[in-house]
Amino acid sequence: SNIRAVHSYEKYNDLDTINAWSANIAAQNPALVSRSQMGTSYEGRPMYLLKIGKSGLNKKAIFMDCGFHAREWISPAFCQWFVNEAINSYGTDSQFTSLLNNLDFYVLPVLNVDGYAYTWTSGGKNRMWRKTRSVNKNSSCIGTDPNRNFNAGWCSVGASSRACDETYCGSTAESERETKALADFIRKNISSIKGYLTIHSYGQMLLFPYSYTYKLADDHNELYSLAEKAVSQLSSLYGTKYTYGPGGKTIYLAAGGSDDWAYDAGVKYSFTLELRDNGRYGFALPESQIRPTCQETMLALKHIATHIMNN
Ligand code: ING
Ligand code: ZN
Repeated sequence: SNIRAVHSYEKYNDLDTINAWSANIAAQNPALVSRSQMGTSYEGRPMYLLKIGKSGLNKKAIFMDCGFHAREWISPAFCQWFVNEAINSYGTDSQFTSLLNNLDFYVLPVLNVDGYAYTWTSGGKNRMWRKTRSVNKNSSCIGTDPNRNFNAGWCSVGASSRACDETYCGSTAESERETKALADFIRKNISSIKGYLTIHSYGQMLLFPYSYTYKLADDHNELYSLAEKAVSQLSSLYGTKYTYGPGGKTIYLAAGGSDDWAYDAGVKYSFTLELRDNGRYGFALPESQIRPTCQETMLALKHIATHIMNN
């Protein structure tokens, strides 16, 4: 169909709708938002990146991505919600105003654009796709797990070297155009980027390094107490219970994740959020839960961002 769906913050939007939305929101808010293309996917789709913040010199930045895994639809919905709330809060909410005056937020609403588009194709049998859509050599199976494709203990644990598996680590670290584009961007902006947040679902967890080893991060104590406070903020709204801690101990050992890579690259405040729910609906979280999920998650995010601003 060439008729584009109407964008809504309380619905899941397809990729064309998200791309039209990001163009629009940048055009409507030039003093606060700009859009660039971070890269191009395997199938040739643009990966659009939004930068949100009041312009200023030598600002710290926080990078947040959504849509690593195609089927985790609540994740891109949260990135869209965040951008909208940032814009609407500027000048009306003192906490957010100060965050945007002092920090830049880079928001990538969908990293795995090919996979996301695939979960929207008709027929419905592709809704639970996770990986990218790249063709693998010597295999008829498609795709690499983008969250096993980073150079952090790459493919050593909790990842598969078989192309047909859901956690296939890829032929090399950063073999995927999408993960390479993200890593290149962070390397290029490493002097300003102090925070890295990657939004997944589901499981209700706030994770930080490491996932590729049981070894504790150098900043473990600070990250742990920050996570504890962020989760307590989140829970204050609807009582949603989150667990938190280093990925390896809290969920499972898994090498090649983007948060571990970003941390070892020098981004001290590096987190993975696993949004709602706890498995009742899983990846098929009803649209009625977009609003409460995004509202509670905003509280955790604002807490983390404020800590980064002040440290
Ligand atoms: N969970 C993450 C996954 O990629 C994770 C958990 C976080 C692994 C950080 C490694 C590093 O498996 C989901 N739901 O994708
Ligand atoms: Zn995921």
